[in-house]
Amino acid sequence: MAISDHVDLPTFMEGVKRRNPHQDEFVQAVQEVAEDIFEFIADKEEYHEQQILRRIAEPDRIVSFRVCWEDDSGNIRVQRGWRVQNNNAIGPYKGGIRFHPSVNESVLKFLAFEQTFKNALTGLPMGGGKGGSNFNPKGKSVREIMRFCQSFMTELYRHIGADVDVPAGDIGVGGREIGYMFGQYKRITNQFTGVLTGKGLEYGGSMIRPEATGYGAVYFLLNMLQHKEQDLHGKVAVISGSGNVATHAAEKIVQLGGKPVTLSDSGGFIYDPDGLTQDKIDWVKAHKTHRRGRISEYVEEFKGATFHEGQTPWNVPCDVALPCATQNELLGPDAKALVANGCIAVSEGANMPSNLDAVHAFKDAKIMFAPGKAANAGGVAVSGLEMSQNSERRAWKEEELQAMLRDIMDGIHARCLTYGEMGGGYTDYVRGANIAGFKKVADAMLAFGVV
Ligand code: NDP
Ligand code: 2IT
Repeated sequence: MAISDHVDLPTFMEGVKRRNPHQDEFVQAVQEVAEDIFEFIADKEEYHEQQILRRIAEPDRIVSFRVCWEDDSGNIRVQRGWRVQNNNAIGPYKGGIRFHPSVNESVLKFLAFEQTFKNALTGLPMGGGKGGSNFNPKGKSVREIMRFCQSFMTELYRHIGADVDVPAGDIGVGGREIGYMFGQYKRITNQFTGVLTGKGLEYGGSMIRPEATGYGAVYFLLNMLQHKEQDLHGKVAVISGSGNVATHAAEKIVQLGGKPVTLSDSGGFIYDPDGLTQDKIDWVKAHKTHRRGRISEYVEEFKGATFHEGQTPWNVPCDVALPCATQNELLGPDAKALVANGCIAVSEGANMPSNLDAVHAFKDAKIMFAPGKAANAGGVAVSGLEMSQNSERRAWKEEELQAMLRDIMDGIHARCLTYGEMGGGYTDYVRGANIAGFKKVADAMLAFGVV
């Protein structure tokens, strides 16, 4: 037996903390996965001997670079950019780009680590990566955003490629930013390839990519409910965020007969007791993306709704909850409040929105709880389908893609059941997702030997 074999979970986590000082988000993401994996591999010598979890929790590569740009007043601004290439055992690195002032190496390492398991769960051949910058798009003019995207890509282009690493959007990066980055990539390399996903339909984008994450999170929620012979009809849904994922989750809830009553942003949440409708959701989409407004303005437009400044929506009574804003937005007491108020199912549209205390509270209460790596995988799954369409140089029909997304979410649910059925009618979806995602990547790594 090798020297470092069979350390226990606390010793393993001590090592992770020591090697990644001040990287709380990354340590948290590793801890959540390690809790399940240690139990799973307890009697599986090869995974220990080959140090598989230790290797997955050490990114293949991190590229860090300076991004200079000029603002509209002629000031020179300096930002940091990164690409974390976590693991490419089962396919090219794949994962979004985030522009937000809170972005740092820890945040991107946690996201790239999570993405590795998420992408494996989709069943498509994609490895895990994530990138971004501490650039704050709020208050910037469209020209400033364009110049920033061009400068960011002027370094990033040499580290990515259709068969190497394929970025997409995330917080602060949508279709417009992908357009600017794709334009700059094409200009520098003179190549038209599927190097980014989330592109516009005119230049190689896929139908339903904008909708896919939010829709997928609701399909996963529906799968969990149906597994218990229930559906979404008449269910009151509490949703956080008001960006791409939140608005499309709300839209699918409405289509399936449910009633979303909240949305939020970093300023607070709105509560609409009459429920959001498609018209109201369309107003939010236009308000947040084109007018770049705040969710607080919803209450001026729709009477009967109230705005709760500086608060999150988790104390609003509901049947189902979808955190769709950002990491660690739902804490232990929030999870307990949800459960106490009758919430029976939670589907994470965001990445790691529930902190460890909240995850443990959901598990203890044995409610249906879908972690982000399973529930929000619909977005990257349709990104994977966009890669296939680009390779084939054709575009599939909307109905075909809708059916494929549905099928992929069903497949992820089934994979979670394989390792998550705990008896007595309880499914631990966190355990199911962690083990199913880990096993696929780990078995590929075993095949490659020590690399
Ligand atoms: P958007 O930029 O479209 O929207 C982000 C939303 O979250 C905004 O309402 C924003 O409010 C809010 N938000 C962001 N940061 C904070 C914060 N620190 N505190 C409170 N609210 C905050 O991003 P997306 O909808 O694309 O992403 C949301 C989540 O979903 C993220 O966790 C992302 O990683 C995840 N995700 C996204 C996928 C995609 O395809 N886009 C795929 C899978 C997961 P404000 O305007 O005030 O900043
Ligand atoms: O977190 C995520 O899965 C995303 N932001 C989407 C990644 C992608 O490559 O579509």
